[in-house]
Amino acid sequence: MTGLRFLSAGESHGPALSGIIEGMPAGLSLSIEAINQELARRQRGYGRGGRMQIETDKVRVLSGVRFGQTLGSPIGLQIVNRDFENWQSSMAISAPASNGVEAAVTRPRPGHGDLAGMLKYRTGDARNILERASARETAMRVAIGAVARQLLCHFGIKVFSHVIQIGDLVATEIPADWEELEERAENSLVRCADERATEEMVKRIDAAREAGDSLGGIFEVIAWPMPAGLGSHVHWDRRLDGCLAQALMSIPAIKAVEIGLGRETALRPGSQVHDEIFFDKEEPLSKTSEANDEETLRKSSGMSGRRDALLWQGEKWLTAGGFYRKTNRAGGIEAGMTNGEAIMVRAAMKPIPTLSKPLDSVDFDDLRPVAAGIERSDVTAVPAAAVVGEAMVAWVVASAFMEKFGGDSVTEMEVRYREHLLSLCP
Ligand code: EPS
Repeated sequence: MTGLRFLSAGESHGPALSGIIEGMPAGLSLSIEAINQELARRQRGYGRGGRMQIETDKVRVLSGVRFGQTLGSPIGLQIVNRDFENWQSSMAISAPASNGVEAAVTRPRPGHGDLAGMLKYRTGDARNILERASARETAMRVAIGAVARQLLCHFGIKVFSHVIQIGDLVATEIPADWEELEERAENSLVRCADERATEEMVKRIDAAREAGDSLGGIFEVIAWPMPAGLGSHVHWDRRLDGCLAQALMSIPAIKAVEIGLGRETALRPGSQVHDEIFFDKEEPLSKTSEANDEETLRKSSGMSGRRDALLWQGEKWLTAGGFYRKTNRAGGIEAGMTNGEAIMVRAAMKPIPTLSKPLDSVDFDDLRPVAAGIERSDVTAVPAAAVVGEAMVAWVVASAFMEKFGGDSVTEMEVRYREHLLSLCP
């Protein structure tokens, strides 16, 4: 997808994280406060380590914005790492007096990028790898995603997430109403809408900490209301589901991504997978559709087959011109294109590799068996990863938006967007 581009730079304990966004249209009102709110959301979550006590992530906008509005030029962002103060000698930019060998990390952690990176980049010091492999860089992704989110917000689109599993504990009581789902997730210590599951998850995290272990889990991201017609079926790299999978899979520790019903589709016959098509031009807008047969799905994900209409600039629009589904097992995407239903994706995160009761490893220096090294880390970061997941989904959808409706200014996009919505109506 070529609509938007971003690059980020920065080591976990270096001076700062930086980011450059290219392709944002001019004339978008940008709230710095809203970016900082997203950064604060990423820092929360029961089970995080000591680093989050040190940092209070705030973005500094360096370019591309004037008088609160984007200029259409590259947007430069910076987040300072407060912790750099404590790492100035081991992360010094200039060459140290000694050759730095005594500070080298030589006991690679299974599951982290340590060994693979040492072999690839021909270094005996895993710090040269782990500093960038650390999920610290996701703070900048969240800032960048928050800019994309503000573009989507301009067109009435919301992106939110909730945690549906930590370790083997699965949330079951998930509200079908999305406003309630979001509010409950936002107020949960682990971003989970099921209150009882939240309590259990907290206990599991405590037990894992006690045992010197770590935990993974699964989160879901929902983007809605979503107009039909984003992405394309014509090329592998323009399929929106493929783009979302790549973006989510690129978040550190993500091992699987599902769109809609995901893996479950493989187990069901076609008649219980595909979302039947209905049409009702006069159907009242913002209506929650009929209860559907998706008991399992509803329980585990909050999917309700709900159909919501797009409300844009005070006028009411249908997201697919009057076509709608009573179920959303496809997660809002068919043949790589949005079909007018909400985008629903899930990602599974593996447990964080740093264990305070470490696994076996081999010392890179003398090749003797050793316990893996220990770096300060989290017991679980699934709630934080869900916020990063939102950022990546917002980014991909905003990128698809730019590709479809793009122009140099938001005003230009508005005209094209409006024309597209009208064109959907038969
Ligand atoms: C992170 C900051 C890091 C880690 C975590 C994510 O801080 P520090 O290494 O100073 O404790 O807490 O990174 C990892 C889980 C990892 O495996 O590298 C952050 O800002 O999210």
